[in-house]
Amino acid sequence: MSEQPLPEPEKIKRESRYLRGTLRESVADRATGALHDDDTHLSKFHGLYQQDDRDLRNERRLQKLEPHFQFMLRLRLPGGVLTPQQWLGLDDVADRYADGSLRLTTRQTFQFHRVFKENLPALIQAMDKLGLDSRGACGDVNRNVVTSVNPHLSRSHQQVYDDAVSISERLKWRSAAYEETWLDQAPKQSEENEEPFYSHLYLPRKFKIALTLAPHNDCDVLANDIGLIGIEENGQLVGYNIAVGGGLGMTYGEPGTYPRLASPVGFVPVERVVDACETIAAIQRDHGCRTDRAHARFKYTIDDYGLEWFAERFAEYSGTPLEPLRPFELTDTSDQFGWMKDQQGNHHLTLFIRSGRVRDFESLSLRTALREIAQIHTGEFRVTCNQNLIIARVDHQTKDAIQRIVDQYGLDDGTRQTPLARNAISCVAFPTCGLAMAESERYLPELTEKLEALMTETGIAGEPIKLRISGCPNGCARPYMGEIGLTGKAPGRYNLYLGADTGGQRLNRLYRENIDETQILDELRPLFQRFASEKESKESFSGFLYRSAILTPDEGPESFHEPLIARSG
Ligand code: SRM
Ligand code: SF4
Repeated sequence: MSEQPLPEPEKIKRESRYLRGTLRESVADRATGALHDDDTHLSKFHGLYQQDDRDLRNERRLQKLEPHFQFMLRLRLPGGVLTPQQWLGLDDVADRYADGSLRLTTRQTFQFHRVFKENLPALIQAMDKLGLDSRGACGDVNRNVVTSVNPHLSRSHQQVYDDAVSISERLKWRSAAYEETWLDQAPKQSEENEEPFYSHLYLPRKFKIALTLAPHNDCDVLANDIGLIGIEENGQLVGYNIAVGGGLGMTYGEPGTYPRLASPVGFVPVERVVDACETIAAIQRDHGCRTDRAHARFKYTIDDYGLEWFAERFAEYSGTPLEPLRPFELTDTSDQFGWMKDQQGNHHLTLFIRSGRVRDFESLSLRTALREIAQIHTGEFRVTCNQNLIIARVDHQTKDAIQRIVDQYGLDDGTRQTPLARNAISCVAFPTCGLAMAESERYLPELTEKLEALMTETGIAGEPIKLRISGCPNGCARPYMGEIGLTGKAPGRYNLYLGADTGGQRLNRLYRENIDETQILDELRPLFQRFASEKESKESFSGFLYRSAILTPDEGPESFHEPLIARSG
């Protein structure tokens, strides 16, 4: 049997001398705003995506100009934590090197958009001075490790956060390519053994890890290649249930690609969790598909070989089998807005940030207000996986001053929007995302308004329905985990998905394909009307859709492959 050829990105990373390639030369080349082709793959490992302004594409083509090349830089920020000084630093460089905005992402970190090639080294050096980096924020490695917790709320929360940071450090790529390319470090004499874990192969595809402390699930833990569900016994964190093989991306018309929730497989005590993640990443490194990138995520390795095979490999690689799952429950994927107080008497304020976009809007000077908060704040900032922001560890004296800024600028502590609006998530999409098929972030305000009007008309105003919208089926806003999910098909047209639960344990189902806004509202109207008249007390919209058999587990023109979640307890 002849061997299948490797896809280009796989060859490029293998031959890149541990991610160096010709990135330095590409960045220095002033003849174009782009990188050399091969380097566009490598730049992702350094946290950079080459993009072009899609609003200007046609105009520039007509003018026979090259696309308006620019870059998106994403930070590695395990657990989404940064100091007020770091916030002020990011705020400063947003003007100097990017488009004047900071974008909080669904994986708890920051993106800068519209960075031109000549500004890349200065931006990354500025990050370095702030103690921040973008190593492995993208690329075929472990990505930003996310957690859904605030360490100040309890010792268990602190432990979960510490574990997230340790996992991120353990699985960070290590070659000096980052320092040599961006920080002017002299080339190493020898590049031998620069990547003891990844080797020159790295991983077959991106790899994502999330940690949560049951029953909270504001990081959508089961959407990850590894989902770690912290288990407390007698008020103490004893370890984690491990779930494997989550991932949401799919391609329309290719049923071999599908969103999948991670399957809980076993338990590890706290002291083994970092090793366990390395073991699982090693299994994917050695067995993941390298010949077809559309089949290369860990979810397909798990489905190709099965959970039993996985458990055997885990025991073989680590020398110790997984322990049986502990009982757990996941209840809610939302953020808790407003002020809360921890056991030490510190205060924490969760603010709603629509689509995670921090800039000064006409009607809201959000960036200015947050800068003023950073100037007086002595605790930290925490980005949530729902693209919101926690002003964390505020002492009693500063609380009043922060509240004054919140009031003065009209920041939203969760009280200024409807529950629909404050729970909604959208991905970036146009104009920067090269894969967008329809609007998402720019469309969300209008869509929300129309849905709110429909909810008022049908008598369900104020229901906390979870809306997620992505500009394409890749699912960056985790649309398949929304009670209402929309994925872009073409400008102004979306697939409509319904019925994910509110705890992040059931994917939604395709309900209607390729419909426009009027059709979306027309499809939802009778469902909202029935929900208004038949809803049982405290029932969610998605719960109602299943109870009333509007949706059944096999419903839909194309049903997702959905593994049974082993729910114990
Ligand atoms: Fe994503 C690709 C934005 C979270 C699944 N994602 C992209 C790119 C880089 C487009 C590209 O490849 O050219 C987008 C950049 C847009 C832009 O202009 O900024 C992009 N993804 C985002 C962010 C910024 C969405 C947001 O609005 O917050 C999120 C950044 C996360 C981070 O900080 O690391 C983001 N992406 C996700 C998530 C959600 C999650 O991880 O919880 C998913 C679904 C989970 C998963 O990975 O399966 C996700 N993004 C994808 C995929 C599909 C992967 C797949 O397995 O098929 C792609 C395309 C790809 O990798 O080929 C993609
Ligand atoms: Fe781009 Fe699609 Fe991700 Fe949205 S879901 S940011 S359109 S890749």
